[in-house]
Amino acid sequence: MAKKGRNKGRVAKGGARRTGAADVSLEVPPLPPADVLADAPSFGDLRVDEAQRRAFDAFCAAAEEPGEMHLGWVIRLDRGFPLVATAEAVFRAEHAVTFAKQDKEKDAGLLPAVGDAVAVRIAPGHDRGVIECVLPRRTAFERWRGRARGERQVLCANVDRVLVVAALGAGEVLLDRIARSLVLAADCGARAGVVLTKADRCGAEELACETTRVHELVGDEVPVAVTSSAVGEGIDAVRALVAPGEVAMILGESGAGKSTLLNALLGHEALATSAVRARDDAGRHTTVARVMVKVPGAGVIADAPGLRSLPLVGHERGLARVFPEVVEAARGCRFNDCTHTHEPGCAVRAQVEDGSIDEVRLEACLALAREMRVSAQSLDPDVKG
Ligand SMILES: Nc1nc2c(ncn2[C@@H]2O[C@H](COP(=O)(O)OP(=O)(O)OP(=O)(O)O)[C@@H](O)[C@H]2O)c(=O)[nH]1
Ligand SMILES: [Mg+2]
Ligand SMILES: [Zn+2]
Repeated sequence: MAKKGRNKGRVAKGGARRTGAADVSLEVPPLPPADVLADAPSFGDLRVDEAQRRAFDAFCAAAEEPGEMHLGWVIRLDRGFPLVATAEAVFRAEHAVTFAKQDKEKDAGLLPAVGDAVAVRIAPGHDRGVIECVLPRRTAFERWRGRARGERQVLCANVDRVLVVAALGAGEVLLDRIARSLVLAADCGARAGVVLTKADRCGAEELACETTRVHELVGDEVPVAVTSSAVGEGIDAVRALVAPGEVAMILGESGAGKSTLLNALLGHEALATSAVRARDDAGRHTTVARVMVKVPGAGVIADAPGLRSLPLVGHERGLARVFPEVVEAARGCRFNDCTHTHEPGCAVRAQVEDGSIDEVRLEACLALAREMRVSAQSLDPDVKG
């Protein structure tokens, strides 16, 4: 057996710490109980694409013990520790030492995330695996962590659809939050869908008003489902957004009803939920793991802890995809650096006047564009606003 070369069999110390998870202990958590695993996707529920298959074959061809290599999916992360499903089994896995060695800033996105296809090594007689390599991602939903430049966290890999969840019945739905979620989804190449939860908490008038506002913002391309998990309404509309073979991730603030919605889709109480604070409707950060479940009659959906903030940094491509009519019209503005607020010869404002651009969409787009300019400036003093 060769001694040189690969770091075969060695596991990164403190691998979990490097995922940035809070509350880190180095103790590998036990396997979730069987009833929890019952809802986990099996290997065949997730789709291996050509590029992933090729990369896996190439990795095996170069490996010392190709027979120990398996293609698997990361279907769950508990405090940063992955749970992997292969065609044969579901098991805990650790990170190969190569992950600890990588340039933290540059390669942080390469740490295994939920939804990743991975090459995982299982040594004979072991019940744990070692993730040796993350296979190419079709898409990766990334969030800026805002500490050091370039530090991003992949919340879910190989996502086909992002379900943007916002709760009704606690004042106006925050359009800004929905718009920035759509930008992040578009930036990574996933389709989006909006789910307005807790419809039972508002009357008909408020419901009509809020759904109209949201429709105005998102336009005709993005589907909007209105649900009430409490009375079981609109659940099939969500199911229809995630076709079998597809992967969706659910994105929304703590207390928005994400886990409750997934339980409604599953038909039983698989995921823990807890009441929001009566005073301000704030959630209690109940969900702490990133968990994928297979939804009957649909695809796979990843639940996740609620996120307080979704900073936008360098997501211009996503912005252009969500607001293409603004980008298109801006080509006709007299000034290259037109801010579409007051300048003469502004083609964007002209289109708002004649009704071809919706004002609500323009406002949302400009606010996010401004935020991205400011964040770019604060990171790099050479960037001029
Ligand atoms: N009235 C009403 N309450 C709901 C509905 N859906 C969820 N809730 C309640 O909202 C509270 C929070 O729900 P969760 O599903 O735990 O919220 P979450 O988005 O998963 O929150 P985190 O895990 O903390 O991110 C619970 O008390 C749910 O019962 C609904 O359709 N109607
Ligand atoms: Mg939850
Ligand atoms: Zn303009």
